[in-house]
Amino acid sequence: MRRELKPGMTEYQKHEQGRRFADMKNPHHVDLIRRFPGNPVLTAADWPYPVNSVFNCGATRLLDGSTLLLCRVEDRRGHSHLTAARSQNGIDGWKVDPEPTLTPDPENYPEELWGVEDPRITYVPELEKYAVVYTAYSRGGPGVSLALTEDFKDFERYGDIMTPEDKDAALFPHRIGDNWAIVHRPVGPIGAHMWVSYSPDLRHWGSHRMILEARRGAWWDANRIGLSPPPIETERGWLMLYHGVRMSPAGCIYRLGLALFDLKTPERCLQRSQTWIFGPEEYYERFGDVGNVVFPCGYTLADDGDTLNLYYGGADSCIALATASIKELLAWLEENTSDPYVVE
Ligand code: BMA
Repeated sequence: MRRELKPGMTEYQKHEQGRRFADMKNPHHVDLIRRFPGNPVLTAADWPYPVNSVFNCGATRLLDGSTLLLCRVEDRRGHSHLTAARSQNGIDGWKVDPEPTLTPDPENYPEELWGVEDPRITYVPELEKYAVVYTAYSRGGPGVSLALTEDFKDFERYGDIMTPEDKDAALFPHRIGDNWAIVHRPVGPIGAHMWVSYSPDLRHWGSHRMILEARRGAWWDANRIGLSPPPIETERGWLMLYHGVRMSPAGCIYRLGLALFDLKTPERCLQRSQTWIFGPEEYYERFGDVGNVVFPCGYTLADDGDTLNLYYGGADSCIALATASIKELLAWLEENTSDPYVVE
């Protein structure tokens, strides 16, 4: 199969694309997550002001059906801010805000000294607002911050809600019982695993529970795992795509796996995939500022109520799109689950 070469591709990228097709295409796995052929959908070249890179973005559909991506934008100091890009169909015709949409405010929020990163957006019907949960980065390391917004212009900041080192967090769209719930990934002496915490008011968080533990040794998700896009509510439970980090002498590889959690007790893991379902293969995933990374922070749900549009960072350098069917993911997980609590 011959692929179209896009204008603006460097000779190196063309070479790599050809090489991948010739040597590296691995046909032995089901394609549960299907890449959009026109990837990447957004790069630094699409930005109305000078930036280094544009990658890990939160995503949501606005009331008029259009798609909003809140993109992590890294400047040439190495600091990140968030900027909104909007499109009618979620594929092309992106209109990028002329200026940064959510900038770090270290005077009032010192935890944002070195920038704000990796937003996850959840629409919260009870509040009629979008909750943006993002990483605030400063001397203490990354922490989790929350802001609410109705329009992605004005933000009501709650500041740091989880102290460093913590990241990869997203709010559930409604209360579980009486309390709000959040998934996050604190790092401590026992490792980098996924946790859930609860709050009566979005400010005070407690009842912390580990929900998924990184596996060990040679596993694809050994050592570090974290939530990728926000939890997806299905009839069978909260479906979560999570990233696993495989460390190797050549660096890390970021891949995605699946886990399903009980609807009423999200700390109960029901199923966990043994293998990863999506990993870096294309040139824009293999090569960039941080190669071998696929990192979705957002999804939107299509009108059919089943198709997920996943927006992911490729190699910390661009934004790409892939689609998946919730039904197919659940059916595959049912067939390919392993004991969620066995990590050896
Ligand atoms: C993670 C996060 C992501 C980044 C990834 C790969 O720890 O910081 O923002 O995409 O590393 O560099």
